Amino acid sequence: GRLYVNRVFHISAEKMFELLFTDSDFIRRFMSERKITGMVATPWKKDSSGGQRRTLNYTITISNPLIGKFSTATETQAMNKDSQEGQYYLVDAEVFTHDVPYHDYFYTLNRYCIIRSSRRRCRLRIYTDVKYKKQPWGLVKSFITKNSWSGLEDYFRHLETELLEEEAELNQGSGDP
Ligand code: YK8
Repeated sequence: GRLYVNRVFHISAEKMFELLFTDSDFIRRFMSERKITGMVATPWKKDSSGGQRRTLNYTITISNPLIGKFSTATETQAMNKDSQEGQYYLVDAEVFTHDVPYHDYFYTLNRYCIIRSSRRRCRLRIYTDVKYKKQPWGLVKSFITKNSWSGLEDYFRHLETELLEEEAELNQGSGDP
């Protein structure tokens, strides 16, 4: 896998969790910029492992003539039971894109880690991996891998940029750099 984001933000861990994993204005704006539409999310709910879980359904816009224009997607987010409010959050998100070619071969695992570093600071790490449910033919596999990495890199680079903007807005005039 790859580590796409690894940086300290001048945003508390709680606030970072709220921005990324609740129905925040921030994530709504970001989704609309990414042309991700029709978002439906279940509330966070306790699961059998002692953690919490929620499921998101949405439509992504791809606009790649080889792949298609749109795809529906399902994302299951599982918050690890060791997560501690305000201190440490670990969320594993599995994303299945249902309408792209070879969709039954692969999915994406995004691991988000938010660690408190001080009252108003946290470190965000986002690790992603392309997982195979069955082994495709070599050429197909490299096609899937190449397209997935470039899409993921673009997405997370944009997310990081938007988070830096949000950080600047949140801290504007706080007198606490
Ligand atoms: C989530 C991973 C692969 C997929 C896409 C499929 C290519 C298929 C290649 C061959 C279009 C928001 C991606 C990037 C779409 C976007 C997904 C997002 C960014 C077989 C034709 C959607 C995070 C996420 C996870 C996986 C991404 C897809 O929050 O290349």
